[in-house]
Parts: sequence; structure tokens; C-alpha cells
Amino acid sequence: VEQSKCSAAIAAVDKNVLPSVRVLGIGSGSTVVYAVQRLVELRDQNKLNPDLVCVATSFQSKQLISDAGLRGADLDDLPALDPEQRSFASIDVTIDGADEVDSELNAIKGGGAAHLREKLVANASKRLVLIADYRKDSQTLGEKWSSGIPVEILPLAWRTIKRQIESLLPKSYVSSTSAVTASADSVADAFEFKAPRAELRQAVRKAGPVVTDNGNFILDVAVGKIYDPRRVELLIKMIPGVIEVGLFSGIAKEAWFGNEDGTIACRT
Ligand code: DER
Repeated sequence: VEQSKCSAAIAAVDKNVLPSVRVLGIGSGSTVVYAVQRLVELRDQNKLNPDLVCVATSFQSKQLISDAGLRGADLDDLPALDPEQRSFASIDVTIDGADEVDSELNAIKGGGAAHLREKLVANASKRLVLIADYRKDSQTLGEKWSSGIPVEILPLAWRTIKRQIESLLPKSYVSSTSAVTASADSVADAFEFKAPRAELRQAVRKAGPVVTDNGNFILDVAVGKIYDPRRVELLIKMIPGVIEVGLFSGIAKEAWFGNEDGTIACRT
């Protein structure tokens, strides 16, 4: 698995981090570690833009950047790349891992509890490039990743938010004003289960729940297969107290997978 992560990371960096790239988003997790290692190799070969700055997506990501001797930059200190085109993007490309990627490049992210800042950075990027091992490569989200959709929430109301998420119905739809339950014939099921199950993510080497870099909790929301990622994302996001949903619908432009046989696959 590690070799497949490494191969995907190298291929993605070599294809996307050209000397023209001046602002690079660095994701979080274990796969992106190989991407940073590749950046160091390219820098030592003078193949990177000498003015390259890297934008972190978590404390871990910030540590990776500084340990690699790469220059860091805060997202909010960066100017828009093309202000005359009214584009707010300030990052040329972001390279990040994923928990699962479907055939349309929608992704589940947040296995490392980093998806809030990851989505901020991805959204401010011209291109999001995902890197993953073969275990993450699916047709439909929910096929392989069984831990549920990571949802960052406000700790003070976690039980109430959990209850409301578990009351969502597969045929719920998002209207202009609020998430309502549509009549059976109006929308297809957005997800597989009859109702979601939301579990508060417990820490392993700390008593009690995981607390994110932003001081919030994570609910892992199991819905089975996700037939309409965008609708599921919006349904959950609209619940008061939900801060960010680990569904990246229609954001990624490219995904690189290391295959079990050592080959590499790129989906665009
Ligand atoms: O938290 C995240 O979204 C991470 O990108 C993560 O889920 C991917 O982690 P991995 O590269 O360790 O599989």
C-alpha cells in the first residue's frame, strides 16, 4: 500500500508542480508525505519555482512544510492570482489525499480530521489534485470507505446535531429555503441507508472525543453508498452547528491512484 501511495504522489507532483507553479497547497494525511518528499527531490534538482510558497491544511501539513525546508504562506496573506477575472483563487494547485474517490472525482475526505482547512485551501485553488492508493479507488462513494462521512461540528450541541443528521431521509432534498422531505416520486435516493448513523469520533491516545485543529468535534456519518454526493453534502451542511462536511463534490480536477500491481492510474 505504501509503495502505491508513493507512486501516485510522485506521478502527481511531477505532472502538476511545474516551475510555473508559485503557490502550492499541501494536504494532510499519510499519502501527502510522499508528495512533500518528491518536492524536496525536485527542489534539490532546481526543478521548482525558486519563489514557491506552500499553504498548509493542518498542523501536520504545516510541520511537513517546515521540516522539508519549504517556504510556508498563510492562505489569507495571498493575493488573488487573476483579480481582473474576478477569480478569488490564490493557489495554483493543491495536492491532497483522500479517503475514497468515485468515478466522477467526488471524494470523501476527513479521515485525518483535516477536511475543514483542506476544503478551504482546495476551494481557493485553481486545481485540486488527489493522490491515493488503490484502496480508495471506487465507482461510487461508500463502496470501500466504511467509516462514514467525516463531519466537523460545534462541540456544544453535538447530541442535537447527531439526532438531526440521523433524521435525514434518503429522499430528502435541498430546496431554496430549507432541507425538506420530498414526495417519493420527486427525487431519487441520495444515499443507500434508510437513515444515516452518526458516531462521535473518539480519540485513540487521548481520553474522550477527537478535537480537531480548529477545536471542534467530528461525527462520522454512515449512509452506505452515496448516489448523489452533492445533495448529501448540502443536506448535512445546512444543519445548524455543522461546520464542514467531508464530501468534496465536483472540486477535484485529477486523481492519481497507485495500483496494487505497481502501475499508476490517473482519472480526470
Ligand atoms: O483527512 C483527510 O482528508 C486526509 O487527506 C486523509 O483522509 C487522507 O489520508 P491518507 O493519505 O493518510 O489516506
